[in-house]
Amino acid sequence: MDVADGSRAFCAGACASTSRHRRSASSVRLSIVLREGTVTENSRRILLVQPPYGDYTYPYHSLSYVAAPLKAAGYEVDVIDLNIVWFRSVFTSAQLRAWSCELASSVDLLQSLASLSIGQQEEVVHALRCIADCNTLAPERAVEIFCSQEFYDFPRYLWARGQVRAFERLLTDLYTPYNYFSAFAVPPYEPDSQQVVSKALSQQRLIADVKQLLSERYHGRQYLFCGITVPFTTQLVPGMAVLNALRTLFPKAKLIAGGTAISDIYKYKESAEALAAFRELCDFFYVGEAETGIVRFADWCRGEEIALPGAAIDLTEPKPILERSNRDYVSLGGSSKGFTFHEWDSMPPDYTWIDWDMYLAPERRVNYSPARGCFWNQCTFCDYGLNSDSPTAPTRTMDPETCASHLSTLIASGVQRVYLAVDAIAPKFLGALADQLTSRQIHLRWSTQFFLTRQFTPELVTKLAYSGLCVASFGLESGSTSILEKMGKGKNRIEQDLLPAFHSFRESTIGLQPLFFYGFPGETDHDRNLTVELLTNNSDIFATISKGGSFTLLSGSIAAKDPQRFGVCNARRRFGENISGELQYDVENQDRCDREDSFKKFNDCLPHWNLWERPWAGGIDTLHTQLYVERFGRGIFHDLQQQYRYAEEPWASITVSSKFDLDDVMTNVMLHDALRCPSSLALVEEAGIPENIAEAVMACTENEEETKEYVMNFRQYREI
Ligand code: B12
Ligand code: SF4
Repeated sequence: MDVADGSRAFCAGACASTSRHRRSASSVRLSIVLREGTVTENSRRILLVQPPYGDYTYPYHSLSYVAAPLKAAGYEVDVIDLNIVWFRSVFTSAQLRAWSCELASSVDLLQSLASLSIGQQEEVVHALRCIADCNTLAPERAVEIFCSQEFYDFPRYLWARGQVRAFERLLTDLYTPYNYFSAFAVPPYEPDSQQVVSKALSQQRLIADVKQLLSERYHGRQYLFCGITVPFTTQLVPGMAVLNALRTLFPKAKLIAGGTAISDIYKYKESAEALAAFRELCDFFYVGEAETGIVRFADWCRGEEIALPGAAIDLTEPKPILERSNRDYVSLGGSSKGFTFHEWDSMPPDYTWIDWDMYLAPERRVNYSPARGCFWNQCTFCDYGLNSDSPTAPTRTMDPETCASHLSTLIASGVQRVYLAVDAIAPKFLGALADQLTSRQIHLRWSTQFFLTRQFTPELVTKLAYSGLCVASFGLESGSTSILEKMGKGKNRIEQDLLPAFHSFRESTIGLQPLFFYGFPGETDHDRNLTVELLTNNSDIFATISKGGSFTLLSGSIAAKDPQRFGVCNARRRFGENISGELQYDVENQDRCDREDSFKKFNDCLPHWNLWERPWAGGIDTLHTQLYVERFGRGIFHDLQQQYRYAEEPWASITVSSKFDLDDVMTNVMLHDALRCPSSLALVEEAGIPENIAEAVMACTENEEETKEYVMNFRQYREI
């Protein structure tokens, strides 16, 4: 296909609503210049990929918003949720058997030696533990439970959940050095760009899997560009590994990465130099909302003589985005004039790519974003999402009628649950949307995240419940009025806003989920006790109560920009870090407590359970939580916790023959571990283990006379 053919097809495919793009395309049609490396065939085709590792209970939505304008401009877009496709391809008995064989060969090889060094003993134990897991797990049965009505039988649910947790531990062992087991639990933190790239390149097993999965589906296609979305920092390493696979599979395609974690890297970078490391894997970062420039980027990739959109950062020569104006954000219709125009009526987010049977849930839910930015935009700790110089992005809200039309189309396609994915959503909009849903008889079960204000009257809450709202999280932040004021949440917030709003919700069936943290500068133990008191006194309206997190000073927050106001001094980037926004700091006249267990004694007073985490039932904002509350009411997790609190985490076992004394090997490995860890060293000494232990564990010699059979038991995982 030559260039002229390509551009003809492009114009024919463009829909009426995108006359803007069509005009720009036809006016430059004759002057298309092919730059070096530009794809000449199938040049209207684009591949968008959601990389591992994220929620496998329902799809993430950012690519729906990226794909819609591209499709409307006539591009052919393949969208794949590689997160779920990859997870389901490895969470299978066939894959476990293959790993088991591979590991067994490595054990055989080690067993053929006459003596084992401590490193080799560790390898043996590690391999045996993984084989035990592989032989014990029953993935197909777990998937069956999640995807059927058995989901609501809690003991079965717990068992199936345990299968995935044990599998995540196994993945962590086999796909080092990425921690799949705590991917949802850790705070979003990657300190250094070179480290991200090195870790990504060491994910050779993942890269091989991705290459296979993508070539099975897209072999022979040529893409103009391939884009990945990276919403969360924990997805950076696997995301970059996916880019490496894409580069090999589609060498001519431009590679671009977008999403909130990418925008964060740009926002927090120490200097343009910090981005240089990513060049090895990626051509462009897209900083901000796709609707403002992604079609222009595609046109540019096709060779049109136009400038790159400002949001596309060319990693070969990164130029600063000097000033951001409202034009860098998309209009949602409604009252948001002055933003980049987008035709929402005819270009709703595109969910047609979703393969519903893949997800681990008995019902379908999508994220949908009817508001961007935050109407409050004043919290002093906040440095949120796609913001520039204020706590969050500028506030915009979609027209409730358009929103209701989109939702009714979703329902018609068989999706009955929606999570309104927003920073904070104005009560007035919520009321108008609820009216629309009710008057149009749109039977939706929905959930969202609030900024609670006194506008949440009993009337509004009743209306929301009637329109299908089941659960909602909200930023409680603290139970201390004075700390809330310092946080910029408003004066007398507890008395004037929170308690009246709690009262309104008490009359309804809606389950609230408070989000809060400890350690804001100036906070005392007294303040923390107030938080605990507020939570326990109102636990009847909370679907779940999680552990409180710890305050982080983010460089774009008001607290970091005006530190004196908060008694904060000496705020600084940690040594050697170049892409993280988290700052170290001191507080005047106060000892800072920021160790992980600093706030344990307060969390211990709360009815939390370490099982109530994302993406599981009991986790904040999860689909599984919504489904349990819908079915059993908002008190369900309190009841389940009472009943199942002491459930044991599972064990796996393996029977193995060996000429080595495997009991000794096991002990050696445990002691060696202890010797490397200063805190357990004391325990080793206390146990009266001889001083020359280090030498004793270094090698283990085979027993020439006999081969014995050993039954070895391994705990599959332990929740943290
Ligand atoms: C909704 C939301 C959630 C939901 C839904 C998540 C889910 N798994 O389904 C819930 C509440 C569950 C959640 C949980 C968490 N969240 Co959250 N969440 C958000 C929130 C409020 C809105 C995101 C959204 O819907 N935006 C609307 C969509 C359409 O925009 P978008 O995704 O940004 O995509 C646009 C652009 O980024 C761009 N784009 C995106 N991809 C691509 C790709 C290409 C190729 C291009 C060109 C452009 C492009 O174009 C898109 C369209 O405009 C954001 C804050 C924010 N305003 O961004 C935080 C945010 C994404 N969350 C964040 C965090 C930290 C978390 C948690 C880790 C919190 C925790 N400690 O537990 C967990 C992680 C959960 C997980 N692993 O799944 C951070 C991520 C920061 C980071 N660097 O990691 C954010 C940015 C908030 C913050 N602190 O700044 N979250
Ligand atoms: S913390 Fe929440 S309510 Fe406060 S400014 Fe940020 S997004 Fe808005």
